[in-house]
Amino acid sequence: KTLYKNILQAMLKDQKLLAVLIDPDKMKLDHVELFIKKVNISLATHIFVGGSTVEANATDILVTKIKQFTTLPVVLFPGDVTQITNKADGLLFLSLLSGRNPEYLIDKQIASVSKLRETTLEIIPTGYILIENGKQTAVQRVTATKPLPRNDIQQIIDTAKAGEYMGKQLIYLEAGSGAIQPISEDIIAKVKQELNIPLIVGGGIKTKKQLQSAYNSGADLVVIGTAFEDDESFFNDIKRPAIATT
Ligand code: 1GP
Repeated sequence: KTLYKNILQAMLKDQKLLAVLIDPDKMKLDHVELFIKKVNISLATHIFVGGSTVEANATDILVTKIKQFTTLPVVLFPGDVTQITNKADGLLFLSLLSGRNPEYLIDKQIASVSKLRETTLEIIPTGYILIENGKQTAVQRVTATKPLPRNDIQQIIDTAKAGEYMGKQLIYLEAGSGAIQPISEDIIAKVKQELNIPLIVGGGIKTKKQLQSAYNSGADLVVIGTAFEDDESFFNDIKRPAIATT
């Protein structure tokens, strides 16, 4: 199992990672091939699959299809236990550290064990931290939790650090899918400064400039979903540089 090892190594070498997030609820199966071919020639290093509300089995069918067209690692970013499938390579084993709902701190994790006991998935303990973004997000609605206030930077830093002390291998700062403003540079930089584990940042990143700014501030892996759902020409902005053949 090399998924986490590779993320850690990329962090140590300052090589930035990009995950394209695919929501099984929104991706049509007959579009997967075309979409994944665009992912393959982009800078993306990972494919994340998940959503807040996904029909049972949809994830399993989608991941099987994605795997036909790519060698990139497919990582589950599940909103619920029903989104776990062994067809993927890894699983972000999330705990919503910003919230105070036991269901998303520990209950769903316990409920997933019967599915994971025999699993081939690489399980990566991940501290998931939702940060206020001005509008209600799906994570907030589905989990019935409050995000951390964006101006309480100390609270955000301490929450991330507590996650690290608890043994999380990744910290994920989430502005929420479709967020108007991505996580600020200031928050990313200050959290990164105190962490010894890789930092994931996602939510509301729609331009190459915002992607670059998240990296410059200290994000090790950036997650982008909505920008590709809305406009696949965004893939043209983030094409992998062609390797000269002559
Ligand atoms: C959501 O962080 C991810 O969980 C990605 O957000 O859809 O806004 O890119 P976007």
